[in-house]
Amino acid sequence: MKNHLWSLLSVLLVASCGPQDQPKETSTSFEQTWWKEGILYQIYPQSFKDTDGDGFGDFQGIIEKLDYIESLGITMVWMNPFFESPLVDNGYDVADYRAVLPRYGTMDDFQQMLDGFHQRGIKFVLDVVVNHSSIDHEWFKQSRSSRDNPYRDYYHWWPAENGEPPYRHSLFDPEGAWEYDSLSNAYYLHTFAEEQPDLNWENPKLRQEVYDIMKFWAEKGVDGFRMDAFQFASKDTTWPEFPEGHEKDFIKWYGMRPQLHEYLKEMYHEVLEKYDVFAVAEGAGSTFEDAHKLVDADRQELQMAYHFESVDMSRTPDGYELADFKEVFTKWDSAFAENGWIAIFLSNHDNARLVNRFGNPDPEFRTPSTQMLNTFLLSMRGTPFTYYGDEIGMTNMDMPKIEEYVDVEAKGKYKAALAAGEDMERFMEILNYSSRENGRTPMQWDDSENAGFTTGTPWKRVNENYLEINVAAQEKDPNSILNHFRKMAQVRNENPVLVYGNYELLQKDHPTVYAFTRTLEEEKMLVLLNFSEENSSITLDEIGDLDQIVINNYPDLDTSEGSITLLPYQAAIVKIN
Ligand code: TEU
Repeated sequence: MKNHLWSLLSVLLVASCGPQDQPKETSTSFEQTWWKEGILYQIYPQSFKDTDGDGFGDFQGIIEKLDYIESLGITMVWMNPFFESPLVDNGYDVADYRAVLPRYGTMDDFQQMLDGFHQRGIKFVLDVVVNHSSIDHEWFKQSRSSRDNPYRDYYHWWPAENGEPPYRHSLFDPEGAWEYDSLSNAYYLHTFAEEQPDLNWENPKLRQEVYDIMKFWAEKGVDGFRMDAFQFASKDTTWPEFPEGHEKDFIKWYGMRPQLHEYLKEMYHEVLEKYDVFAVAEGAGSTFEDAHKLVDADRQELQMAYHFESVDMSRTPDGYELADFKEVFTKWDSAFAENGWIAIFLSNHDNARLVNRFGNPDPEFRTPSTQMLNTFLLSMRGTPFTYYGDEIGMTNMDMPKIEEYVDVEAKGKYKAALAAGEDMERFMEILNYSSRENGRTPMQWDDSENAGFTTGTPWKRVNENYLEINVAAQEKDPNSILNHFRKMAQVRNENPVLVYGNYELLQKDHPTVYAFTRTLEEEKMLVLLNFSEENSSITLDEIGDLDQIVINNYPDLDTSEGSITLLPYQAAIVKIN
């Protein structure tokens, strides 16, 4: 590396929009806490590691991989739901919030896994799915049994004698969100699948039940909660008619009602402030103001939220514009530069794979482009959420036929498209690219049968590229995506400037390079990311002397001729003096 050779280089900082126009603050105004400083690793337990040969991941599998997880340098784990469930929506339909699904193991296994994380200094975040339950939950069984059952008001009911309820859109059911139930001659509401009835948060008894469930898990030692679909918990239960086409602005009409904040404050005082735990909301409303109301410290509601603007950017094979990518991340950073805290993510169990959506999955570029995206994730302000498999560059899977899909959302979308007379060839092309099943395939551990995930038949086909993309192969290669991820995690863990430092976008209009600095007191780091498969040059000036290269996914960084030339998908972080 030419670390110091090029410290004389004068680099041109071209002013751009956003926070760099404002006076610079060099010290952090944020209260420092572990959940801001952490790196979160998301585990989809069904697909991580199976030990009993049923083709379905389990707690013992995760226990077997604890050392691997620790070796990544991550400090927090969020695990998707593992509660008792009929698995209509892979566990997001909970039948008993205090019981674990036997396929994952026993409560003792859970505790052993949790202790294993804690012994390694890793915090554990529980997925709390309480916008809705499963129809198999005892509350719903009681509730639907008769109109005067004490659990009736745990859900939203519309008596059939009042006629058809006003139309409500369902995210998963093309027939809408009201389902007729003959047992009590009434309709119940389900924002998601028909088997996921919405809980009635206006009922104080229901709210207390939820807080008790959260305490139950906090007592077991979980360190945080991820509140699933929580912005929809509060609804307008005067049930007005909504205008035609309203569902396009889904959050505005279906979520973030003012009462949501009352519920969250109550939850904060009942649960969060009594334990050293934090809560992160899935979703951040539809404006910055909404998001601030959820997470600003003085509000005493939640500690973190995540927005969908980044993942919403690239939902078709047509891709996305780097300019939009920069704009989204810059504006969210700038909106939270003073108060509040957000999570940063580019993929999860509801999305296709990171490298297919934002990088380049071609064998030639898969490694550098995934490394580049991981460098980005771990160098932004906000808590990075990284998704299992992205640390080795797992890719989408080719699933051109609808028969292969098991996901309730994919099936619902297909039905809706068919009914609307859409071009089904194009529909399948988009589904194949963007379906969340792409992100749910078994973890690729090695080149043995089924990628070492199971000795049985996996619940979901293993991606055939496991022979090339797997943990074992990457362990051996110092330049692999995996080893780069580890280095990058270490860089973040050792440099508070990457956690708390001010973010400043450089050369906003550069077509292929995303460059920014992070500054905290005397420390300054320059992050350089080439989003293209071509070499890209960038000229920076008045930024200071480039000092030491902190991380680089290529052996060198070309700083000759007064500019920096980045190789395809090159990602480097450089200290500035
Ligand atoms: O997702 C909530 C949500 O808003 C979904 O519409 C999500 O954006 C969509 O699935 C994207 O493809 C949460 C969970 O993350 C998801 O896995 C569940 O299916 C859903 O809630 C219902 O619990």
